[in-house]
Amino acid sequence: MQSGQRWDIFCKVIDNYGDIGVCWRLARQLAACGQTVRLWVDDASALRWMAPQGCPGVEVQPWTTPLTLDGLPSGQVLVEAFGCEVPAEFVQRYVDWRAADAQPARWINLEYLSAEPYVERSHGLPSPVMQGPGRGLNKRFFYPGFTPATGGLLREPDLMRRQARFDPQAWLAAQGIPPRPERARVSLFCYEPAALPELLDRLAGRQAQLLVTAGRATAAVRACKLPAGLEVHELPHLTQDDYDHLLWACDLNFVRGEDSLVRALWSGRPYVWQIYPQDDNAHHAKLDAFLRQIQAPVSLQAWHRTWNGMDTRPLAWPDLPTWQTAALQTRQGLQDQPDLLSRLLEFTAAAAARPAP
Ligand code: TRH
Repeated sequence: MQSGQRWDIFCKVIDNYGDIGVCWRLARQLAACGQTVRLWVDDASALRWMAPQGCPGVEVQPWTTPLTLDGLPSGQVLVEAFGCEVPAEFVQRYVDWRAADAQPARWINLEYLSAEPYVERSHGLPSPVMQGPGRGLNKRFFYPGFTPATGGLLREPDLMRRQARFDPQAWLAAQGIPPRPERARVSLFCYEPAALPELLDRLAGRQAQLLVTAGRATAAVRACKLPAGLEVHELPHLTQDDYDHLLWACDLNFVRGEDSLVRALWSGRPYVWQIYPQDDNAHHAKLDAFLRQIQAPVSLQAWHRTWNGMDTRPLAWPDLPTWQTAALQTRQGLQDQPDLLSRLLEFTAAAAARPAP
C-alpha cells in the first residue's frame, strides 16, 4: 500500500443521505489506513449528525463556485463520486501537481453499487478526458459490487469484532427503548412504499416493536393510520456507527438506497431493501439482479417485489428463519472477498505504476 497519499474526494449531494454517506465512509476508512483526505462536498449538513466528531485525517472542504484553492498542498489521488463533475479549476491544479511531481494522474470515477452484469464488464475501464484542463488524461471507472471482478463493498476491518462485542440491550436502553424480548423488533428506513400500511398491519398482528428512523421514514409512518398493537418508536438521526447498532439490535431491518443495504448485509440479520427509484423503472432490473446475486429465497423475492411496488400481492408474515439463513450465507460469501478499500488501494497503486499518458 502507498502510505501518506493525499486524496481529494468530490461529492455532490443529490438528495437523501447516500452520496455523502458513502463518501464519508470511504474517507474515514482511507484515513484509518494512513491516507489523508480532503472531502469536497456542496452540502455537508448531514455530517453534523452522521459524524458529529469528524475524523482525524479527513478535512471537509466546502465545494464553492469557484473553489478556494490558495495554498492547497498537492494531492495525489482524485475521486469523482457518482458522476459529479470535478470543477475545471481543480483539474488544472491537479494536472499542475502531477507535472511537478512527475507522477501519473490517478483519477477515479467511483460509481453506484449494482449487481447487474455491466458492472463486471465496466469495472476498471478507462474513460478518456476529451476536454478541459484534464484533456488527454484517463479517468478509471471503479464499480462497487458483489463479486471478485468488481470493486467490492466497503467494510471496516474491525466490523465483525465490534458486532460480536455489541450489547443490544444496553444500547436499546440508552436510546430509551423498553426491552421486549418476546416481540419482534423491526427497524424502518424507507422512502414512501405503497405497502407501508400493510406492513404496519402485519407488525401490529404480531405486536412488534417498530423503530422508525428520522426523516422520510418517520414522515411516511406518521401519514398512516397506526393499527392497534403496534409499538412505534421514532428515532433521532443516528451517527453512522449508531445506525449499525440499530441494525444489530433488530430482528428484521428495512433498508433503502445503497449504503444502508451494505450495512444490512454485514449485519447478517434478515432485511428487506427498498431500492432508490429511478426514471423508467430502471431500478427494477437492478433489484432483480441483486435478488439473483444473493440467491434470495422465494418468500424474500416476493417481499421485495411488493415492497418495491413491482406488484401488489398481499404480504405474508416474513419467514425470518429462512431469511436469517440466507443473510448469513450472503454475508459469508461477501466476507470471503477483499473489501472495497483494499481493492481501491491496489487499483490506485497499479495506476501509479503506469507511465503517464
Ligand atoms: O439516503 P439514501 O436513500 O441514499 C440514496 C441512495 O444512496 C441512492 O443510491 C442514491 O442514488 C441517492 O441517495 C441519491 O440511502 P443510503 O444509501 O442507505 O444512505 C443513508 C446513509 O445515512 C447511510 O450512510 C447510513 C446513514 N444513516 C445514519 O448515519 N443515521 C441514520 O439515522 C440513518 C437512518 C442513516
